[in-house]
Amino acid sequence: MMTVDSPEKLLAPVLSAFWDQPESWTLDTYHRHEGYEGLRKALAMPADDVIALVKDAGLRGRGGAGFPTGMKWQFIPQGDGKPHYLVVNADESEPGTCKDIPLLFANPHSLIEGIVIACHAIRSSHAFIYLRGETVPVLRRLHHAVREAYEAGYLGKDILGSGMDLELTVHAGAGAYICGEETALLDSLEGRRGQPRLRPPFPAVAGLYACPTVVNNVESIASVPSILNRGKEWFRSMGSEKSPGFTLYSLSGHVASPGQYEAPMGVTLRQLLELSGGMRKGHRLKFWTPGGSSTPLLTDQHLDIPLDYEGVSAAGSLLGTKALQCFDETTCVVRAVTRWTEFYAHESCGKCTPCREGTYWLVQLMRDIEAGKASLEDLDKIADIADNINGKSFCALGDGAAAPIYSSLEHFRDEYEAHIEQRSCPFDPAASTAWA
Ligand code: L3W
Ligand code: SF4
Repeated sequence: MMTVDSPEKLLAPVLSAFWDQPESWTLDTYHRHEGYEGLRKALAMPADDVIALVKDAGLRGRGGAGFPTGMKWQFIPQGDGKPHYLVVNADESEPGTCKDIPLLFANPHSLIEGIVIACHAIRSSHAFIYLRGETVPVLRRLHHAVREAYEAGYLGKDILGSGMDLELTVHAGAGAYICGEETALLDSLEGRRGQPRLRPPFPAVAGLYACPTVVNNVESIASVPSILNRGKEWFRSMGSEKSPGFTLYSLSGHVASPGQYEAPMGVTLRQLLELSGGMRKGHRLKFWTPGGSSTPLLTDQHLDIPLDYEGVSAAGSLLGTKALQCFDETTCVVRAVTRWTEFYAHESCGKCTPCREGTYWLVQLMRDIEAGKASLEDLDKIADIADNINGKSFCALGDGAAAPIYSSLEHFRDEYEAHIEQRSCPFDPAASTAWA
């Protein structure tokens, strides 16, 4: 575990370094903070050296899975005669996750610079940003930044006299959670209904328009310019051997100061709470998610696990999107899980039976349990349904739907039983603000 004598020293503001400055989103502001210097360095390097640098730095995908970014770039076959594409997944919609949208709003040029560097590395001349469509102010700001980048010669023909050409298209999705799954996103981008494709082939082999495609998260790509600027040793000086670098943690729920906190990988929730003012006054942590509702719930017993891929896995969960949703003792865990389950049932794309049917039945049973109308056998039923979804569905949405069910049963079975024995919810809904 990381030891610090003062909580403020935990902060490692790179992407968020100037979010609070006036007009932080403009090219002028970005230029005052090393803006596009990483690109100049990258364009002076052979493409393979850029890939090697990002690989050696150890940057891992910040969208949920933690796949090594440089390795993903290296998968793109070279000399194949096909177009290569970079697609940035900006369809942020995992419950509790709120880091890519604020990043795009406050510092869009870090993403655009990262895109040009990545396209130089994988030898692509067309990139796409697939943005969550409801975020209209972000869409406008992104369009503005893209226009600025074209005018300054960072996009378009012969970028900075290097001979590299790159077109960047911003596409607004229609607000379906499944379109954050990389292959559903590609189908949606091609103009079809967004539903996951069978993998393999992975997008690196057959992605957009059946061509080799890198799909990366916003934060992953926006982190790349700093690695070019400051080097792999600097990046590796933060975090751990297998999970190096800094990242954006989103703190939400019953905390005193919700928001985005940029810190080295491997900090703990206890440290982040100390830094941010803790839980709301007079209350204590009951349960939390390390990476949105798709990652198994943890409890106050897990406050000291390192928030990196290894630490969270060892505790029986997943780091996911680093969306730390914190709930205090006023929250009914059955109610919280019911709301999440309703979300997954609503967002299930319907392609495969375990998820389509399973999430429907989970909602019916969870509503009965919450209302005190269920029996103890119904607890076995929800466990059985979750077991038939988890690992047996076509994509990760199914696993995500099962996660709150089995983890809440593991940690809070007594609370489920109390609903059944008392034939009502033992919590006063008015006491909790989390689900208002
Ligand atoms: C080439 C291989 N490429 C893997 C690539 C693959 C993908 C990446 C990771 O789910 C998780 C999920 C959510 N050749 C490859 C290969 N790749 N093997 O590596 O792949 P994978 O399958 O490990 O994960 P995934 O399908 O990308 C992402 C979890 O994140 N999550 C949700 C996040 C939601 C958002 C959002 O709101 N937009 O990000 C939260 O925990 O459950 O487990 O690129 O192609 N042999
Ligand atoms: Fe669709 Fe759910 Fe199956 Fe994924 S798991 S393909 S979201 S039905």
